[in-house]
Amino acid sequence: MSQSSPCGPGCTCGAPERTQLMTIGTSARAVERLPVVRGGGHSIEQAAVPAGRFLMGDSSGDRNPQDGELPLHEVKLDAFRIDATSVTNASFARFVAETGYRTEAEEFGFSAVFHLAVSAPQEDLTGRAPGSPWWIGVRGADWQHPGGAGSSIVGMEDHPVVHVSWNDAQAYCRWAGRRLPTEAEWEYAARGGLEGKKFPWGDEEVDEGGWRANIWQGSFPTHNSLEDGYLTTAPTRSFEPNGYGLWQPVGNVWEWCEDWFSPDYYRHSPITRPAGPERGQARVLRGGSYLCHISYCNRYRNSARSQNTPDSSMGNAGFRTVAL
Ligand SMILES: [Ca+2]
Ligand SMILES: [Ca+2]
Repeated sequence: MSQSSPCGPGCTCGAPERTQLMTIGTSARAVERLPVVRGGGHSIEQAAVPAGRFLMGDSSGDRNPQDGELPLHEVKLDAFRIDATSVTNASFARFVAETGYRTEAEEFGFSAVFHLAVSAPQEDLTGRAPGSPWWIGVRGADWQHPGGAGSSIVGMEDHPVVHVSWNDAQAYCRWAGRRLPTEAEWEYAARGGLEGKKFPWGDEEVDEGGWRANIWQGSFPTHNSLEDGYLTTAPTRSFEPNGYGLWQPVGNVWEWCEDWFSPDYYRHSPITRPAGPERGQARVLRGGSYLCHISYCNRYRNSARSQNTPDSSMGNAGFRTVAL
């Protein structure tokens, strides 16, 4: 199952950058909207992750070399509490209701939607991403309209919120009095107490003994045979949680982390509480999504890394938060 991904540097497996879908009429800059008043509506169940050490990086040989999953290196972390699920539409709705916050997808006027998930009139389509034409810029696509103007999240209250940028996730965290996990915390939590395993549940493949995560089946990107039951997002409490109680760290939606991304970072990162490079252009995304497939984006693994610019949003990325 160790196939190399065709994705090269600047891989858009996760999604195109905002600027790749920018068109005339949708180029208004998002405005700085600090500060957000803190509220009390974050009600996601917590998973307790104990202090400890682990080997961070790829130990199964499945790495995507350009992503910087090596070298394997020891990391030491303090105990922390992390959301058992990614932030749901219901929880994000409380944040928006209390603050009036407008996401960057709403400010820019568009977001990136996977082509089979588009539910919008033709005139709302702004273009396809260069190099990954299955991503379409859709005017009116946002967290409440994940496929565009013809879609809604009614009945999806327990699904992960999507079309939220890293900046939007930061705003939510300020309201909730929380923060995003560091990349090291995310990987340690995803491993669920198992050492050196490929997936949160161990080394068994994702379809062994029944589906264990929401990824892609069939021929990417044209035909999804839906063997796991989901074309796009699944409810956050689908499949089985890992040893620390985290649901779907891999698959379903990519999850923003606090860190700047650098493929070289592991070569010099500190052992204790690594927090990412001091600067960068893109923020880390972890865990893969419902679009991951072994033949294309083999990133539904504990150690797999991706990234996007902090103002980008897409229908397959959300976030979970950590207690301060
Ligand atoms: Ca699926
Ligand atoms: Ca996930």
